[in-house]
Amino acid sequence: MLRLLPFLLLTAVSLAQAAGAIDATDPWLRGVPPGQTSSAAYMTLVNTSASPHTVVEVSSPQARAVEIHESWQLDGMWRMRRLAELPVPAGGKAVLQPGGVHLMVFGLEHNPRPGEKISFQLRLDNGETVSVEAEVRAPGQ
Ligand SMILES: [Cu+2]
Repeated sequence: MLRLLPFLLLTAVSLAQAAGAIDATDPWLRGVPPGQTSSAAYMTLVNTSASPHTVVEVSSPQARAVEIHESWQLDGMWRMRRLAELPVPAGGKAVLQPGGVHLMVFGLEHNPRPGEKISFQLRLDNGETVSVEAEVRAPGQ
């Protein structure tokens, strides 16, 4: 076990240097009618680094829970499942968009007004956190 220590320390240092490797562009949250407390958020995650990164957990101070979901159509029916994590390839991107991968937001603390910003914290597998401010769009957009 002790033999592993130098390797682990080295890994920690190289991961620290990769801070800021992920940028979120165009983040937005779909507005919902009053009384509905769940919604979905979309964005493009761009990995500007030479290493792959993975989003392992998402939270928001303005919601009870946030999950990574994927939806798809099968026999004309929309289906949705939870993803344990979301990989963003080195030098690549992960696109979260309607009809595909999205952040499922549960228990919004109030009805979000169009133009308002909802904060998200995306935790990466290296411990880094990416802060995202998603702008609320009107329901139905
Ligand atoms: Cu969902």
